[in-house]
Amino acid sequence: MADLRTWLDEVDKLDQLMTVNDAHWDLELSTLTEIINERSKIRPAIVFNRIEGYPDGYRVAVNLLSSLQRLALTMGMDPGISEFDFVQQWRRQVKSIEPIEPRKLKHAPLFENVQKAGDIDLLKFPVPRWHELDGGRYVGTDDLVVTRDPEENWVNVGTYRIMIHGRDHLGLHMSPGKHGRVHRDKYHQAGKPLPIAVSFGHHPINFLVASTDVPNRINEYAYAGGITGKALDIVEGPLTGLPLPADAEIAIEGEVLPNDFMPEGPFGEWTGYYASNQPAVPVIRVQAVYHRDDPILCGFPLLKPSSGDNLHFSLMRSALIWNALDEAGVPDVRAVWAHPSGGRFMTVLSIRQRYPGHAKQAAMIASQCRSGAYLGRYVIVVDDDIDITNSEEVIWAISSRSDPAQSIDILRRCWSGPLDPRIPAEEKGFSSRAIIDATRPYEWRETFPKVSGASRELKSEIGKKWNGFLDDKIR
Ligand SMILES: Cc1cc2nc3c(=O)[nH]c(=O)nc-3n(C[C@H](O)[C@H](O)[C@H](O)COP(=O)(O)O)c2cc1C
Ligand SMILES: [Mn+2]
Repeated sequence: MADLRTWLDEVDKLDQLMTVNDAHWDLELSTLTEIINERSKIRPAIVFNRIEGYPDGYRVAVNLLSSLQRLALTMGMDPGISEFDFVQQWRRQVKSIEPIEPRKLKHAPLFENVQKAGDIDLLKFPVPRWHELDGGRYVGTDDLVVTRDPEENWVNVGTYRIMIHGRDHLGLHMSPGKHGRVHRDKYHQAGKPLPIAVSFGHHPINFLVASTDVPNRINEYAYAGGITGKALDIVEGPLTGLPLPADAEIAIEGEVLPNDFMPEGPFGEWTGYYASNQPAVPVIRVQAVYHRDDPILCGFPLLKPSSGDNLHFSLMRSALIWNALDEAGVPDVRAVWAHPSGGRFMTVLSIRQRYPGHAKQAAMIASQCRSGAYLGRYVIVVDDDIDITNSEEVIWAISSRSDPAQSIDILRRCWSGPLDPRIPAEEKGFSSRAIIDATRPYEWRETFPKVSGASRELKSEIGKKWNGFLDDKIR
């Protein structure tokens, strides 16, 4: 079974698990996560225990997918894989995922504890306030919102943020077009309440699929099974019949009534800003709460992108942009990197230049393909001697190989959205793009001044002799 607790044990074996006792739910555990990410290269998975005011064993787990090794482990790949190989493997795999239907279990530890109408209290769990200007405590950040299409009958699992209004009612934020939102609209247009189930703690493969693009009408649990090659185990909620992960730690069932709205937010968004306005959003009326003994609440606080907690999105999206370049027939793309600190705003790619205009072609397509266009801003194209996952090298390439007057092109009125902090309210929807061509100019690339730093080959050769010594000396 894909189980969160087993997953945490495996992460511990990789030496990437940190346990922190005695932090407060109010800003302290999220701020500590940010500090740990700034100081640690690994960015460990963190489990907070003994949270102030809560019983020992009531835990919050964050940062679960913020390292390549843990992402690979979660997806059933070798945790020792390199960034480059991960992107290559996902490029191949994503083209041919065959969903595997989940297996339905009758019993699950989730039902060890049950709260029914009258004694429901979501604040029984150590729900954090994540950012200083947030409008409340968000129980749903790494959550699975499960709904069924009333006409077509398929089940969707999406991550949408959920704020606590009170013990038994929650605010649910679903943007137009999202699958859960479409389901809600269909129920409400028919004048009926939307039945809903939500899991708040589970194996991270669930979050991975619930928070990324999965094709229409495909159940995310089945898609997750297709990624790992193994069916997920689910149990049905007793009230709604909606499927929840069998390893769920905390879950609810309830309904969203038509015309039942309350003001929600603000919530620090993935851009690192509070950019969208805060309309009233629908309310979940909670009818039952289930949890395991000593439950673990999962969190994905959307720290500033520069904290690197969003690494898995970058790695996966890099593969999708690369595939789009391939499908458009752009040859010799050597690497694509949707830079984590850029949120969605920056894409870097390297090519082996083959013909005049090759660099511009690659950059334009990266800037406009499905996975690169939405909320894009900068596309930087470099030669393939640059390691594009290393920001220092990218900056060196831009600084030394581009000429602003010739190397930068601006595209106007491209696909943006309300979350772009730099677009004034009245212009939201459109944004411009800069293409920065930081390759050596094609016509004189052979006579361009030679690089003086040690070549990759030379470094690897010298490294072979000295690595033992250096590993010992360099901390
Ligand atoms: C932490 C986190 C919070 C999110 N919150 C929301 C949200 O409040 N509303 C929303 O529409 N999408 C939100 N998303 C994005 C959706 O999860 C994402 O678009 C997903 O693909 C939606 O699934 P769907 O295609 O099945 O609708 C969030 C993503 C993450 C990682
Ligand atoms: Mn979906």
